[in-house]
Amino acid sequence: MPRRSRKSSSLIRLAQSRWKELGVDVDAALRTLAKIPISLQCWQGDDVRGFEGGGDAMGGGLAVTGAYPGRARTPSELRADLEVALALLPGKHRLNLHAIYGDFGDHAPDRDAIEPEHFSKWISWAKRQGLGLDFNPTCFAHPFAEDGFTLSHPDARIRAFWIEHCRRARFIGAAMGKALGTPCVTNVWIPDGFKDTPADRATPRLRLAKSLDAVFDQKFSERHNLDAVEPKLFGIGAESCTVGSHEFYLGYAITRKKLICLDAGHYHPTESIADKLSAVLPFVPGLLLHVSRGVRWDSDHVVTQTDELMAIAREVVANGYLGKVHLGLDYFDASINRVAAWVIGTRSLRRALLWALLEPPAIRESERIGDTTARLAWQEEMKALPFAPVWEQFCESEGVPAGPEWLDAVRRHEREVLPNR
Ligand code: RNT
Ligand code: ZN
Repeated sequence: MPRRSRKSSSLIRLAQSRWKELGVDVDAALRTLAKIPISLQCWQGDDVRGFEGGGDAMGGGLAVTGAYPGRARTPSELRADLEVALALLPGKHRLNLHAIYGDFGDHAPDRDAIEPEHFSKWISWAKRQGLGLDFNPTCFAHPFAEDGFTLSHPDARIRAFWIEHCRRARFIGAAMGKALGTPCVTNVWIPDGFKDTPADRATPRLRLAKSLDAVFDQKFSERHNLDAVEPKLFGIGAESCTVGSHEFYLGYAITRKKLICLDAGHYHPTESIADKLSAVLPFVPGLLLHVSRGVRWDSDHVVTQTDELMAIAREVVANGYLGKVHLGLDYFDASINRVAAWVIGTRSLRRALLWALLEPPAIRESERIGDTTARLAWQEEMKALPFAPVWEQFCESEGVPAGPEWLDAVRRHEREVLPNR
């Protein structure tokens, strides 16, 4: 990594004094930034295939496009790839695992028989890496999900299968949280929905509520496991009605005191999840964010520094929600280097958080005194403030590359490791 030149340290000093003039304490911002955990989605590393050893049909209304070489085929390969990414990321991280990513060896159990032991390697690896773990039952890519219904399925036996899977996922989540000393957020997302106009939207929703109550029947300490439920608008092949819609899960989360997961790709394209944080948080114990980027639809593009991302980070920080909002990434792109995809998205979210932490107090103050002209002026002026030197200072203090030279490490891995796959 190139050492900081004299020129760049004087740039940092200049930038610091500019922020200081505006009433911003850069060092305090960087201290906070270093402690905000971002949960990386394991499924970016292998195109959401998992390690059960079956075919590659993902289903569930999700779609991965691209055929970049070198996807991880085993848990060890995935861990090796994650280590490359983590070494290039400043700040604190977690890893978000799906239930299909266990160390199953040659004989994966069916989903209703997964155990904490299938994740013990992940737990000891996470401990070594200093990572917390988050978890998800996998209610797709399975013969019992082929007709598009799981927890709301009309067949009681199929519902029972998925209930058992989700119960075990929570049990595993709690084991992870206990072992690592940080609560695991276990997030339930199901694909259930109708391709065409349903005649009965009500009964599946009642069945889903009942199934979820059975899933959440067992109590775990909040120090070990936190439950989240994730709504959605539509999926491929489920365009007409999603059983677990936003209104459904909002009601469920409020009445059952669960976290609600807001995925940035799960709403009408002009709707922003940034606006939902303060609307929902007074009524639920916490939020999980699936930070994603939908391009025209829920396309799960790599997160970049868009207005939407900036607005999400800003709402989390400006409202003091850092303890209540769990930040997770949710995208999967198989058309570019997968390790780079993790690094780009995570660094972008971290940068958006830094921008939010650097917000000059004049913006809020203008609003407080009713000066909306000044508020708008400040919101725009802020965009020209010297950000890069502060980001570079942060990366250097965290011992990771400050600029695009991180790509060199990814390319080395691509040359030395990926061709053997
Ligand atoms: C699907 C949801 C869900 C998944 C992951 C793989 O639309 O966003 O969170 O992306 O569980
Ligand atoms: Zn999601």
